[in-house]
Amino acid sequence: MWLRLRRVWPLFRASGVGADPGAAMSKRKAPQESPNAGITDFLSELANYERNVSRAVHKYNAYRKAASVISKYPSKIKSGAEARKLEGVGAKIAEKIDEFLSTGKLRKLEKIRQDDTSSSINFLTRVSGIGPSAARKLVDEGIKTLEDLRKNEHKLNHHQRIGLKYFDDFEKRIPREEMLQMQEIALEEVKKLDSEYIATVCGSFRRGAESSGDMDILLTHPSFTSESTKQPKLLHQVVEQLEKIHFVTDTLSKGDTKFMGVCQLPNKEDGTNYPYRRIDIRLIPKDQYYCGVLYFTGSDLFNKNMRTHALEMGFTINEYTIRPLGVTGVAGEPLPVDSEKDIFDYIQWKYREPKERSE
Ligand code: DCT
Ligand code: MG
Repeated sequence: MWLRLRRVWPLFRASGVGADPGAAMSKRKAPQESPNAGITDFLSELANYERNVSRAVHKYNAYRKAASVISKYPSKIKSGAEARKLEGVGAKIAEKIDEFLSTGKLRKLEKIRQDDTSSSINFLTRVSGIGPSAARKLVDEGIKTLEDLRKNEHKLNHHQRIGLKYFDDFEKRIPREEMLQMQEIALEEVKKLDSEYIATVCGSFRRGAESSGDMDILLTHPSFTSESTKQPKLLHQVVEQLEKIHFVTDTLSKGDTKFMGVCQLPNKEDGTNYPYRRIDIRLIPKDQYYCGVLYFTGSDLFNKNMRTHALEMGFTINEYTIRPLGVTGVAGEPLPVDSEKDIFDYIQWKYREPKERSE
């Protein structure tokens, strides 16, 4: 899901494992071994700071891009100059790498970590529903900790209250094994309601990730197209059914085409509970389904690269459609799409399996 702002983990990482900059949009990142984990960690932490505190999205993207390219570099980087040869690593980042390599730390980061306002804003954005601007507002009012939030629940909206309630659980990544069980339950209920439904679990799960931050389900039905009338019932009856079997436990928001909520697997055999998990379900018109599946499978970096390539080939892609660009740069009518591969074909890109879409 992407309405909640993605955040990076390192500032508050419990363990010393290397961060995964490829997943730096996520607040809960899968660990990744890399000879340059120290560098990619500090770049992710800076990216996080730029997004949540400075609200400098370009700097955020620059740090993420550098972290991503360095994470793929197979050998241990010995100087800023060496890193600078990589695309996306400029002079300023190279300088920081030199400082980090020679002193083992970064003054800029030390300062940020010591700054109470910055670290509080960063912390509050980890609550689902609290974005950078809400976080800053709260911090300005002196609300900085979970305890402060609990005492000031009246200042939170419904989503944020649920985010607070399940704060610990939402921080946990979901092992693939659990994602498989969740998928089985959700898809089975969908099919039971109407065998014509098409549903796909997207996100990192579809890319084969060993753990995911949340579950993103896309849903369509042949009777629902962008030409037909709205059919919110197609979404709502699925949500109601999942509530009925006590899989969906809470609603963060529910519209005609998008449900954001909370779910939980039934208790384990030994009686212990599974954590509560974030789940999003989106109802998409059939003709837009595969653009949606492509987009919500991601990764976000892969999407960016694919959109860039599409533009070079004279197409514009978004989560709904692919459209040709005219000579004046105006987008034409949506092209017919019946599979993800159709989209790759239009832009003359070799098809990539979801597993190969980390960027
Ligand atoms: N997405 C995107 N651009 C964004 C945010 C999201 O293209 N700024 C797309 C790509 C992934 C998909 O939406 C789902 O988003 P997330 O759940 O945030 O990402 P994920 O890859 O599933 O990672 P996670 O395991 O943390 O859920
Ligand atoms: Mg996800």
